[in-house]
Amino acid sequence: MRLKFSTVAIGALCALAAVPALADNPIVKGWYADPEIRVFDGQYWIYPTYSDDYKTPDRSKHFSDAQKQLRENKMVRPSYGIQTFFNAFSSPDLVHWTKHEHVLDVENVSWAAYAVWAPSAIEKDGQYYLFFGANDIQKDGETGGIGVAVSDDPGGPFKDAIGKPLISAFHNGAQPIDPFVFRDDDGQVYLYYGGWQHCNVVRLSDDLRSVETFPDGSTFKEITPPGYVEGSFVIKRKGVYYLMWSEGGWTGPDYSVAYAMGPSPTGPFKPMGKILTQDFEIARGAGHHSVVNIPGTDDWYIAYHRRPLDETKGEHRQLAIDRMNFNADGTIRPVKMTNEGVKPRPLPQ
Ligand code: FUB
Repeated sequence: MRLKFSTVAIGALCALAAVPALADNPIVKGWYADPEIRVFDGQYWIYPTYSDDYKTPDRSKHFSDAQKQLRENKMVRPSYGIQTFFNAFSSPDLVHWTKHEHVLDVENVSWAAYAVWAPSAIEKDGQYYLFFGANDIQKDGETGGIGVAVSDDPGGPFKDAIGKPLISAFHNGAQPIDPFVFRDDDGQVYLYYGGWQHCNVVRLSDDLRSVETFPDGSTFKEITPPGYVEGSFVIKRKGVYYLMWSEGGWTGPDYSVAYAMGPSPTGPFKPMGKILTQDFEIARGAGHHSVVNIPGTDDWYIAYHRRPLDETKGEHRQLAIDRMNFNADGTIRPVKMTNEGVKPRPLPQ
């Protein structure tokens, strides 16, 4: 009874004092992972992996014969079989989120059948492109890899842009998963990607539908930093490129985020250590993040997934947002995970 009274009293006091609501971590209900945060059309958008386990209704009527065949081949984890779509979330202020269901679904990607993972979104000429991994291929010759889908709305529906995977084979040992698209100041778009402890970067063509060679004639440049496992991400700040990535196993407690700094999109990158690790009082398995800069400011936020302290299932991951701060020398301060989340941050108009 005392607790109930306190909660009501605190709520009333906050309302009287006009204290803004905090985001609360996790920021949305449900099991999601690998959030990519972007700003499109004056709103924040988050595109995550759907990360539930075995409770999704049977969707077999949606699968073509080819997709059914692919699903019979093998799934490393049974839960990958229900990862057949992405939901997205939009927000005006990082606090209030609206769910957009099935922004991409394998109904619109004929070669994708399961393990649809880790989307990365970018806008070009009024169209929105969603890069994603599908089918968790284990060796060359299997159908799957990194695809690209397109929509005229950030809320989808996204449809396969090229009718086949953009990257469908292993190069430099990198499993074709976990894409991240980065536009440099000169307009060139790079695709960073790779699982199985190898990270590659490629140049994308102007229409974002194919890969091009670098001036030195190479196509798949390996830039794997020490400790790298998967989930690469890049930001540029004050002329410095920050390559970020996840380390450890994604199903375990010590999943984490590390980074390196370099002078160009392809490096060389100097490893600078970890910035996000488990917190025994907040959550475990924190990783596969993304970062957003508030336009016109030097304020940065990190979106990431983490596992509640009382959960052990690999798939049970939740989305969180916290502040990411820099030191005067440009290095990144360790991120403090919170349960409270961040204050409302409307975008500058
Ligand atoms: O969500 C599926 C996989 O888990 C991602 O591709 C990995 O990076 C890990 O976060």
